Amino acid sequence: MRGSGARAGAAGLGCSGGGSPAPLWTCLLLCGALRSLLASPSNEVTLLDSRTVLGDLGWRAYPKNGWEEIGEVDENYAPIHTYQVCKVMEQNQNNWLLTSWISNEGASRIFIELKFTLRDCNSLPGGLGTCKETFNVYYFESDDADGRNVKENQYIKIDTIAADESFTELDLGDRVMKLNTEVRDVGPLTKKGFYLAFQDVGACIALVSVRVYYKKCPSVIRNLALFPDTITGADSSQLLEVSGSCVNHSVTDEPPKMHCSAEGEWLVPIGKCMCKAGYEEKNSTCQVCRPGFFKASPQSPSCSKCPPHSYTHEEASTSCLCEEHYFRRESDPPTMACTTPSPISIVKKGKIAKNSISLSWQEPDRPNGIILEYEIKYFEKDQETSYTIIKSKETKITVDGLKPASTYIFQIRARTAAGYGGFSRRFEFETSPVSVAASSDQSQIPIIAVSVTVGVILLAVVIGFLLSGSCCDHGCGWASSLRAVAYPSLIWRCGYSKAKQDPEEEKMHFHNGHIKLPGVRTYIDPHTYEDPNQAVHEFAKEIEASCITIERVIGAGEFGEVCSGRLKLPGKREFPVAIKTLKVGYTEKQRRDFLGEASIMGQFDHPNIIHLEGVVTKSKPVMIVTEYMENGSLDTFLKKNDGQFTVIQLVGMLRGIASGMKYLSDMGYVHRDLAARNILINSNLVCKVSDFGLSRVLEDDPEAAYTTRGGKIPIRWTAPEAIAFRKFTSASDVWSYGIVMWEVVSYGERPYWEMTNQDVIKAVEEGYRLPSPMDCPAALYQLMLDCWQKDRNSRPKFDEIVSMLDKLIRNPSSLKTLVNASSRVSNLLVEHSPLGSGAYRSVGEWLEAIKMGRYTEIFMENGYSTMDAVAQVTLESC
Ligand code: ACK
Repeated sequence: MRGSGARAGAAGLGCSGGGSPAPLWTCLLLCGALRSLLASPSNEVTLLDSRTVLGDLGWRAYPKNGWEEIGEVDENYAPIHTYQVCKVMEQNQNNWLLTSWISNEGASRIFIELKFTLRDCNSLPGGLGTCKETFNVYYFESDDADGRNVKENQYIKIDTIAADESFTELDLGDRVMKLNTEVRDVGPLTKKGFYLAFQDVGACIALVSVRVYYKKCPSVIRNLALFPDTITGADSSQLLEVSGSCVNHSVTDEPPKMHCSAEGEWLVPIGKCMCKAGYEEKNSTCQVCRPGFFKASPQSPSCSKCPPHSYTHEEASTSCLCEEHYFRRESDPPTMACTTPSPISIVKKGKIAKNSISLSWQEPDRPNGIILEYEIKYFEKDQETSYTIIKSKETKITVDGLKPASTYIFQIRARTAAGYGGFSRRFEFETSPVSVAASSDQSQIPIIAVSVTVGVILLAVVIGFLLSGSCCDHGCGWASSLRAVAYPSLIWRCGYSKAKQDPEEEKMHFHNGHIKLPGVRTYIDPHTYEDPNQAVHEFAKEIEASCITIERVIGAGEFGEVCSGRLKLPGKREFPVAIKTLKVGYTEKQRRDFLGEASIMGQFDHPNIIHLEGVVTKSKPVMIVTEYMENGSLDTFLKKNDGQFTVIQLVGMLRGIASGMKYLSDMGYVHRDLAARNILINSNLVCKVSDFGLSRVLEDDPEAAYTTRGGKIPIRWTAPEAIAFRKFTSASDVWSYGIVMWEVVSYGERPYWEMTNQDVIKAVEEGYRLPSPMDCPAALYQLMLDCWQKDRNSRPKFDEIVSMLDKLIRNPSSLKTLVNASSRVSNLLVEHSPLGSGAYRSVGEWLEAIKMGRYTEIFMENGYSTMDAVAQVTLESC
């Protein structure tokens, strides 16, 4: 079926004709710039490209004098296939060109890209009567290559194709060819393959190339999860949920998922993998920590050098061992240096009795940190194998239960946040002999002895009674503690003993009236620390200022400038960061408040919460260093990109914010100032909750206004109960989240526009709510209204919001129903129960009723003088 065209040389002029006007222009076409084959995008998989088939294409054309193949070569003498037909002078043309069978390789939607030239009928002398300027494209599905002989009427029409550009004799003269490119898609396909057919009904046409392809979301590693090549769905709006698998040496908390769009783009990543302990992320893989480095948990970002005075000779270490004579408490984090505080040098004896010795000592000169407690180790001289350890928070203690006239050895050591120091040298003290104790009170000894004996007997009787009758009724622990009172010496002579520990001296953290149990992660209010410096160093890493390069100022914070820059920690790659600085001349309170944010942020570890890298407190300026978010704050970003995102992208942003808020509420943290201005967004459109100042709501936020009760509150974002009686809870954060939803869907519009704060408070109290933003999916608006329920217990919880948004993302067609444009009022609040306008006789009366009487004149001036006219205020009319 090779055509009659001759081979074209590099100059491209060696073509000859076949009795029709076609060959010359076909030749011009092929020898020109059109041979530059475009590489297909990586998300397209080509099933057939007629330009790259070297041998016979195997296509069939009939009748005989219809389509003919022109065998051409490109400038490299590679053959190219093109088909032409030009029976413009003859009546009743019906010329078919059938491709060979094309496997669809499992795709259910395929795309057909046609490149062709078409001659302008007007430019053909005498051809006007019969000449056409279109041709038809068909397909026929078949599981194998045997289905070719089907009848024409079994082919299904894809489309009639017309040229955007046809050419004339003049163009031929100029050798300018006008190539048309048309793409059509077909689906859903249900069989293994198909044929294409091109029907000419009397046009002058050259089909230069046919490319058939399908789209896929190409395999990608995102958040350390591998997402495989995924063929897009059959429906042009379908999103396929795809699960990712964690790369080697990584683990996950929340299984990673992404969504493959019909266009072959990956959207809305959810969940992530993290390199497991002993491995760190490098170039989307998990690399082993080298000897000398460790990573304690999947949550730690990267391998860290062993802290001072510790080491590891192994790869993949999860902690480092302390060097000899250096210590770290078992409960200390592995990031802590092993230390040996400067030992206590002076221990003095105080009152000495026959059974007790009082001791006092001085705090070490240079303790490396705040001393949390002291350990006092003692034993009878020459009996070191049996010793006792007691603890004290003070620098004095009375050790009792000793033998009279005996020499005891005492050693004391201090514990700081860095661990235990070494014991002091040994101090020797002797208890008094029995005779010394019997002094002026001798006369009372018999009385005391009798009382004690009677007391002990009585106690023993009571205990015996309780133990025999109801040990387990009261709990054995209780009974055994009674036993300990009766026989105190039992608890003191068993080597290491913690019995003297004063439970009051142990620091306990309470959260909402409950003791913070180990393993349950809850937020600890830095205010519970007497020393705010201790809090900041417990939760934030100290960074040396020399590791930070400040590049430029990006904004102003309450305490000083906000800059962007780079952080280069020893042994790690440099990466971009944001740096908040504390301005010079700060007061102690300002420093405390400024670092308070780091103490809070440092407790969080979640992909939708801004990540704290560390703080600089040992040099000036004092700084807080966080991850860098390329797109800055969400409200500004949305205003700048008004209307630029798909609904799914907006829902993806909202899902991220809800997920971050779920984490905060699970931790027991109430944000109080959730608003789009306090969300940061990075270059992947991942949103992260930020702004965790201690007094932020009162001081920092320019939106915050004083309420009648004196508190300063961002009125438009705050739930009524929080405004009225400061009831800030996760449920009031949910209200604010609803406002953030509204801000996001309306691309950064100001909630309640230019209404005054007082009007907003009144209107919300009366039951009015923000109207749906323009083009808002009904499901999202309903969720906003749910967040704005007056009864805070009826509002959804953050975990429910996350699940609901996930459902919408999985099923994007549920987002297609928009809030009815005619029922959507713009720039007017909406009363939800009962519907506002019907009950009022005039616009003025209605506005008065909703406490907006002052706007009556504006309504009148704009022609909204009747309730009917107000009811007509629709999207379109605005
Ligand atoms: O809207 P923006 O560019 O984003 O302007 C403000 C400014 O600093 C004052 O807060 C920007 N900003 C704050 N934190 C970060 C961060 N972690 N990454 C990038 N920009 C930030 C914020």
